[in-house]
Amino acid sequence: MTEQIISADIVAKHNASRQADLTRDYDALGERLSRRGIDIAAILDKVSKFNVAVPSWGVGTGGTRFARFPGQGEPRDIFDKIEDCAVISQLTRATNTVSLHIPWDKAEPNRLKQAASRFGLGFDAMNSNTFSDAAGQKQSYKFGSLTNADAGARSQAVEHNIECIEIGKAIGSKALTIWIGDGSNFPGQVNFARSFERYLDSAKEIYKALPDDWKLFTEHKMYEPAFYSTVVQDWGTNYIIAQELGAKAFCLVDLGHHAPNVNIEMIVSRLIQFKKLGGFHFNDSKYGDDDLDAGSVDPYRLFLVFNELVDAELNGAEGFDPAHMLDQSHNVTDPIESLMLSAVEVQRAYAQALLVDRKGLEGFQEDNDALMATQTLKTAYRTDVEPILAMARLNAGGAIEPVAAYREAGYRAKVAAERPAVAGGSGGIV
Ligand SMILES: [Mn+2]
Repeated sequence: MTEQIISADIVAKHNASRQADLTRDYDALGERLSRRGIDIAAILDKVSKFNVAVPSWGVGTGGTRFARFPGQGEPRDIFDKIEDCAVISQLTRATNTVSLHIPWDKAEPNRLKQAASRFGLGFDAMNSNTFSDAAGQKQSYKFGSLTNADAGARSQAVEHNIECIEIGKAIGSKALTIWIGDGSNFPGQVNFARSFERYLDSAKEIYKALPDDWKLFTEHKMYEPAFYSTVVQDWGTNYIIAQELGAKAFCLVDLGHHAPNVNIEMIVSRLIQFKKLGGFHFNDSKYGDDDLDAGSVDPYRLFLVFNELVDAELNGAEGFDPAHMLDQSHNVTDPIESLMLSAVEVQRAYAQALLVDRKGLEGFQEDNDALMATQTLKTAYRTDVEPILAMARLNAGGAIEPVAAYREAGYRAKVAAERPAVAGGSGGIV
């Protein structure tokens, strides 16, 4: 029996006061969609199966390089983090996996497994950390990890990634995500080709340790912490890596890791077409790697990304199974509330993309009817799918309004009393 952190009575009371309105809204939407030839039950079914992983590092308050303002009742260790993730999952029913970051979340694998399965949670991709120095490590990553000029630092970074695979194997994960901070701050500081050669050599060593049923995700990022050049700076370099490594290697797209105005949905399409899209780190941004809540600034872009994903899903694109993960930093909100809403925003974009009249769109494209083509997307995007999302949560035992239920339950005040404030903690900007 799966344990529930928020009392079932509180959730039941919350839902009881809203269920009649929801049923009316759902039926009305169903009627409107049926006029467009869409079966709401089929959309509900797909939305109900949708899952996005919560990053363990996201449940702590994030920060910037200027300051971090801790919240109340912050998780003290990975076991507190798993409990916070369980709350998100219980109320949204859209986040049944957690993505771990090593060494931040290092613990005895059996304990990790038990802690998660208590709440019906599993583990998504493992994340290695060679962008900061862990206590007691021999070599520093100040001048890079997988591409460091020093062979000792490179092999230490390779070993760390292999250790992440080993921990992942013990807890049921099936993927490793590598993001490195390697690059340079000055022109001339590194030789571009030599750095990338070292990256490929190091990554090949890690790839050799990857089990057959695992995937390796490599994540590109334009800049930061290196500000002049970054070794894995864009999707082109990332695609080369995936090609060089082999069939188990895929590109991970973090929405915040591109220059402003870059057409990310088109990058997604290219990676799908050439079978190298591994998955996503969802978040939103205005200027750079802002790590803002998914869909908070540009929900239409999130929809356009999902438009590509649904197109591939409906076309039965070979081997198409991208991982969905959130990767955000919550500096001014309660991280649990932000993560719940972000999971719902990602799910919303998926639901809206399912409503696109694809046959109609193709016809407008073939007829060069630009106006009607773009209106076809807008029609889907403008549809308020909230009743579908809320019904999916209700049917699965979640809350019709997750944030309201969370506040009614008083979870934050409760853990604030149990978890004394700790200094420091990781910011979580990846
Ligand atoms: Mn990321």
